Amino acid sequence: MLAVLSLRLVSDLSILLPLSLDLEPWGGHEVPARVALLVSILLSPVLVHAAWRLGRQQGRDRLEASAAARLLDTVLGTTRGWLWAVGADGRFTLSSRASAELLGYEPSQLLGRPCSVIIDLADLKAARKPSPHAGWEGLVLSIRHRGGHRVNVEVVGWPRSDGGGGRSGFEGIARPLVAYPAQSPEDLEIGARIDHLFAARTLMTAFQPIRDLGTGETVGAEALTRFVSSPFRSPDQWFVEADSIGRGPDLEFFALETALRAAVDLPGHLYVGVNLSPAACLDPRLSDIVRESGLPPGRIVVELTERSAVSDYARLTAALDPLRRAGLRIAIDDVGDGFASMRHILRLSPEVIKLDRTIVAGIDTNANLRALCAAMVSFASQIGACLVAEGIETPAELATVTDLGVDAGQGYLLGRPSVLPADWSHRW
Ligand code: G
Ligand code: MN
Repeated sequence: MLAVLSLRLVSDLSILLPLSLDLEPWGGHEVPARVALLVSILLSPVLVHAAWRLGRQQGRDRLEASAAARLLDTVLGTTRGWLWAVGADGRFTLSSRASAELLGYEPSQLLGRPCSVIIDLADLKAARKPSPHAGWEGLVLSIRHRGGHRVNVEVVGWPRSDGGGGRSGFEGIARPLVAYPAQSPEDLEIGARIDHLFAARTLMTAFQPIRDLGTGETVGAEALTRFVSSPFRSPDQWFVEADSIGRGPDLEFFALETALRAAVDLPGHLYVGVNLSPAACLDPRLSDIVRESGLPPGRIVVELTERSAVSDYARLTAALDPLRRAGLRIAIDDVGDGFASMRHILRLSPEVIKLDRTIVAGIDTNANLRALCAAMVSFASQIGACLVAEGIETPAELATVTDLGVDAGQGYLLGRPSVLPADWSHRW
């Protein structure tokens, strides 16, 4: 190959050289043919070298091309972006390997098939453009996975020209849309506030007494977290905000640890009610915190609010089971304030039911509230649970719930929440 090339170059140059040297072409009368031959022979090493370099360059180009092809193949094979092309008839003419993961189809299963296998015309019409004037760049589309579910992708595409000024279909790349947790300025601010709370420990536990309505004795105390912050934020606000950035259980456990540490100073015969969400109850950190608190599980009542929905009761029951067998009790909190509480009660068989203050406030003057309270007294006694009336503020409310047979009560009338350890030992 090299030899052929060099021979060709030699012969081509043997025609060109005389021209450039301003000589007569070969065969002229004045220049002897010998001179031309001599020049050719003298130049041939140079020409052979040039030919060799040319050949080497071509070889390098080929190597580079095949390396690039291999690299491209690797990129196409490993990228999560799916390269595709459809012909003018809307049938796939190209599909990279990413279709397998993205759509559940091997490339060969898509080639030749209409694109309607994976996309509905209606979805195509509903595709969101980043701006009304945008073309196909960054179109957000819902496409159909082979398994039936929907996949949201961002598509960048362009028309394919047929070489003669017309269109011969489309080609482009589709990437799965990954839902990254939003980090809005508000979220960052909440995060910073919670970080500061953890570092400075600017929260404390107040305890509010729970009294037996028959004897008037204090039987337990509910731990209520109080946040020292300026501007003021209610405990509910703190927990809702923490939850909104996925740090709800972190804050709950921080509050729980603080509460259990403070509860060590309470008189030993009192139980301690702690508020937890179902999500926190499912968290394995709970049993460690209870174990490390030094309080016997028999003195702890976990108050589960009815406000948050429980999606999997079997999991919740299983998660709480070891702690309950160790003596920990469950209370359903705020009962009567919504619709979920009955389901909570039926599924969790709590030891304690806490009647929300919306049922207790004004109960002395409202026959409907009294009927509901009486029904709850009967229900609680039939399932063997202790019924606690929350938010008792007036002597008339206290008298009414006591008459109706409610077991225990809590509220400003019976004792305000207090953060002072001295209060816990003197008053109770
Ligand atoms: O949801 P839960 O019952 O855990 O809420 C207890 C909250 O109710 C605490 O913030 C506590 O300060 C408040 N609280 C306690 N007793 C009373 C009361 O008698 N009246 C009112 N309005 N709030 C009370
Ligand atoms: Mn509570």
